[in-house]
Amino acid sequence: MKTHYFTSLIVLLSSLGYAQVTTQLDENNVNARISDDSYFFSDSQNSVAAYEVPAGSGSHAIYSGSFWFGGKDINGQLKLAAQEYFGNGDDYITGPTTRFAISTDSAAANYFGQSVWKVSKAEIDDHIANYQSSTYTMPNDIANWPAHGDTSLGIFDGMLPFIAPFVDVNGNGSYDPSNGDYPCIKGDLAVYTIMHDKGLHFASLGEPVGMELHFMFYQYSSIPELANVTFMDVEVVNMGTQTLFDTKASFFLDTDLGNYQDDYIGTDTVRNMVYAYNADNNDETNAGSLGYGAAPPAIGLKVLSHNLSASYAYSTPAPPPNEWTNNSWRNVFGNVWKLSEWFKSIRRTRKPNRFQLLRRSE
Ligand SMILES: [Ca+2]
Ligand SMILES: [Ca+2]
Ligand SMILES: [Ca+2]
Ligand SMILES: [Ca+2]
Repeated sequence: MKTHYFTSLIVLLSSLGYAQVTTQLDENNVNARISDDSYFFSDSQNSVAAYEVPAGSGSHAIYSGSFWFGGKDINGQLKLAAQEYFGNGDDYITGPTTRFAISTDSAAANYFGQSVWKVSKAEIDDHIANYQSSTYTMPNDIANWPAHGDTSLGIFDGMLPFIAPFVDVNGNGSYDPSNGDYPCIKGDLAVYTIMHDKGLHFASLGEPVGMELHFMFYQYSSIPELANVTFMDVEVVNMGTQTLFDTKASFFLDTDLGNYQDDYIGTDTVRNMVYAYNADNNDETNAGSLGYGAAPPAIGLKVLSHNLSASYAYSTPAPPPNEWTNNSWRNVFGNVWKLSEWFKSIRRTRKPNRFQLLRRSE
């Protein structure tokens, strides 16, 4: 009876709400929280910054970040995913989807039984050397690496046949780690997670793009010059039925350099980078945020794959969600100021401290 009751309780909980899964990417001098719901670098459910650098210092440089993507269908209908903060509504759904799905496909989303994978280069080296040993225990995240979606529904309706990258050692086109295959990660430690936007968009109130997102976050400890760097790769797959035009990708980032109330931001067009820095030379502890003290650091967000075409800064109050549903979202993406009451209010703001990157699709 106890077992039955417990099972029922699990079902009840899972039907009520989604449980965020997080892990720490902590290979080098940065201790960054990665979540499976696209609120990155944040302890979002407790409204606390979680991009700690130096690791163990208690000081943080980022409050939260999230990937944005938009485009139009052939009729000019806007498709958009652009969420900002946990608690203000989600645009993304954790896990993969199917091409067939017009809304969230729970079976696909739960297909792998987990939503975050964390694999180190040391684990892979050990796997390569010892996978044939009788004493070897394969790490779960190598054994369950999400290499292949469920293709039983077929290539036009089902999940993607290839999702997370892997090294196909035996060349049979299939991920079989017991025969020596292994995840193809970057860095010395990588975190992988999957999400999609086929569902109601409670943040932007936008129409779903129909995309599946494959994120790999990674760090190096073996390269001293990269000791303070976290990388993010994102693969965007159109899992909808329509061709998207005029697509744009962006990254919303709320930097908080220790004390978040004395930060400035800037854009370095030569370095293809936006950055945040302290307004004065003393980052004092404030409002529960441990300051960096004298000679505080700066932090940059650099686009490596494309040219940065625009950056845009705004401060509290954030634009209300319905601002994104008309064409004004495009002005935000395109660094064109909006002519709204919200815009008038932010012009009076002294220290805009959130920014987003923008790149054009190619
Ligand atoms: Ca294979
Ligand atoms: Ca901030
Ligand atoms: Ca500061
Ligand atoms: Ca200060």
